[in-house]
Amino acid sequence: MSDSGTRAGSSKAKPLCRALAGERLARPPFWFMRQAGRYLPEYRALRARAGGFLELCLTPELAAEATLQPIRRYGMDGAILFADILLIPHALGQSLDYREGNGPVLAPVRDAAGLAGLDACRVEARLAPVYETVARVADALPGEVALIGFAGAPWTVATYMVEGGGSPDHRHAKRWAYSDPAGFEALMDLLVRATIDYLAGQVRAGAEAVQLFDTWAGSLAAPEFDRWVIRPTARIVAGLRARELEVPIIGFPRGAGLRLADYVRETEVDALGLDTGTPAAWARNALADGVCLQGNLDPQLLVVGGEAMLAEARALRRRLSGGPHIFNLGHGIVPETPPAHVEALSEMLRDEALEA
Ligand code: 1CP
Repeated sequence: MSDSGTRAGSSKAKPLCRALAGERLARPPFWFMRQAGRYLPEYRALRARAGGFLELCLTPELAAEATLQPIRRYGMDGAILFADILLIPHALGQSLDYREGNGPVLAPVRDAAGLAGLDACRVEARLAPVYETVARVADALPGEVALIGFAGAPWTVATYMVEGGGSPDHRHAKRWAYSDPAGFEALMDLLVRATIDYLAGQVRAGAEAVQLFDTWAGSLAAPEFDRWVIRPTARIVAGLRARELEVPIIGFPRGAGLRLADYVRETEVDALGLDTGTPAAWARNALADGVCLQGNLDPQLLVVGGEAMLAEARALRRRLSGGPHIFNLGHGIVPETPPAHVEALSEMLRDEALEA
């Protein structure tokens, strides 16, 4: 059951969509980054059934089930599509392998020759299973729950493509960007265009909001932050709006710190995901009036649980209570998190309203 179809208009009544539209709600809506995944036993069983992680992401029936698992358990206000930010490199033809425990491994792309080996023509066909997942979830979600699509922001996706996986300092990506900005720009341009198409496809399939994960935004120096975080994000926001897709866009430029105000103003995102290190009260005061803030409980508090977790969650809601707020974590749920702690936090967030 859902208010689905093309979902135009129908989303507006959902608490998460109301917060994204700038409304301050007495009970702030909530969801958690990485709310699906290895901390859930039913996810581990599903992943074993799928064989590999890519198979799980690209089999709509299984990916839809992974998306719905945390909603059934906890009743969040938002379901985030189960997929991964590296599906775009995969769709561009870059070899990608997820090794158990070690994260993703890609064949690095570091120059024009590597870039020439990518094929933008097959992207839409290769991402079609994701759109089918979105459509399935949209049809299955309870009426009050909003469906959130997502993509990696170009800089973060580029770091994985250039390094060949996760890395502590993104040295090859940075050195390419410094030594051959035009060459690196060609990679970023490819990613901007693919990301607009990808998010547009998710929205057409039923996503009611989208989040851009820029996990490694904080590793860039100021001029590079402008060029490789703000500018590509602004292009994606403008690209989606030019297609007249009325979808709120949540930016999550992790580690952006003092650049958050520039990021919000210049990208024109509708909502800002705050990372764990950003003081919530500062963000409420310093950032553009009316922007919806999302965040930012430390995911380690969810591992600890109990009063420590609940007291800080209540305090955080108060700190952000002066404007629209979507309760979330400052980064993703970690695999060691006890599901019972997620239940206790969800219960508090569902049952307690803010004091007037
Ligand atoms: O089952 C497994 O073993 C794979 C673990 C896993 C999962 C559950 C990966 C591999 N990706 C995902 C799902 C995922 N990834 C989601 C699903 C929806 C949800 O939030 O519940 C989302 C939104 C992502 C986004 C993602 N993937 C990001 C951005 C957010 C973040 O955590 O900073 C990043 C950086 C990735 C890359 C990636 N994919 C997987 C891993 C382990 C990593 C991180 C690699 C690294 O940098 O070391």
